[in-house]
Amino acid sequence: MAMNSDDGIDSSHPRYSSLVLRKKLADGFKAGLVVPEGLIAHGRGEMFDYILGEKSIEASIVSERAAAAALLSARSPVISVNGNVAALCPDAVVALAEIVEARIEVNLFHWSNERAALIRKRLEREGAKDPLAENPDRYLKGLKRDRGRCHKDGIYSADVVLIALEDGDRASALAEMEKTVISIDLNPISRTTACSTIPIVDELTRAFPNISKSATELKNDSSVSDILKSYDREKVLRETIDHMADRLNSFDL
Ligand code: PTJ
Repeated sequence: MAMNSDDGIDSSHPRYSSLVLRKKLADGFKAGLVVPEGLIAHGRGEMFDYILGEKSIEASIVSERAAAAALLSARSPVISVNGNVAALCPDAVVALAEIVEARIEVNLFHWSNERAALIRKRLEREGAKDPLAENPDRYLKGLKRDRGRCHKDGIYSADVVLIALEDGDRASALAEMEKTVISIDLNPISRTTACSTIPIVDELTRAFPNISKSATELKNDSSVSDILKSYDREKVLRETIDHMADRLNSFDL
């Protein structure tokens, strides 16, 4: 049997990449980075990705380019990191933060100071500079409980916030605070997608490197504001849903 020496997963399995992500999440759960609910959330994402075709479609790439443009033109951009993101692609998060000069904030739906510290250390191992994590000192608008906690010097005062796999209430609160919200969520009809300024319907381990690639291309490029002006979120979402519907209708039964 063909085995990959790094992760012990049979590399000849047709769903190898998916198995690798599952293992990263399971390992993240055992290490205390991921909550059990995160495993369920990932399963829902896998289902949408299956229908999407497990690749970044043209509509996603358009949003990823707009996301890069928004991050590059931000005054104070923040990338929000939860347990799943930290388990799946901490390296890609740190790489993007460096390219667009964004602050990283560990921001959790299921809040705990201990888990925030673990995630911060995981990000620091990848080279994250001064990520915000423990002891948040503010609340998102309208969310006075643990799930509303955030940092004054991070999400609270940011103008552009990138969120991945985010709860709908928290995403709505960010939109109500009049921030530019960039979401990464495979569900094209989630509340997070619905209230996001730039909704990216793509798998997060593909989305982060795609945004970084565009940001590298667009750095010092004067077309950034034109990209943002011409971005049409409804068109992108319509194309995404049409793509999914076409795929569902084209399967041989
Ligand atoms: O670490 P915490 O405490 O902040 O908790 C994180 C979770 C993910 C548990 C929390 O944010 C949550 O409950 O999220 P939801 O409301 O279940 O939303 C997750 C969304 O992300 C769903 O719409 C999924 O389809 C989508 N999703 C799951 N895995 C991926 C994904 N989207 C992109 N890439 C993925 N790998």
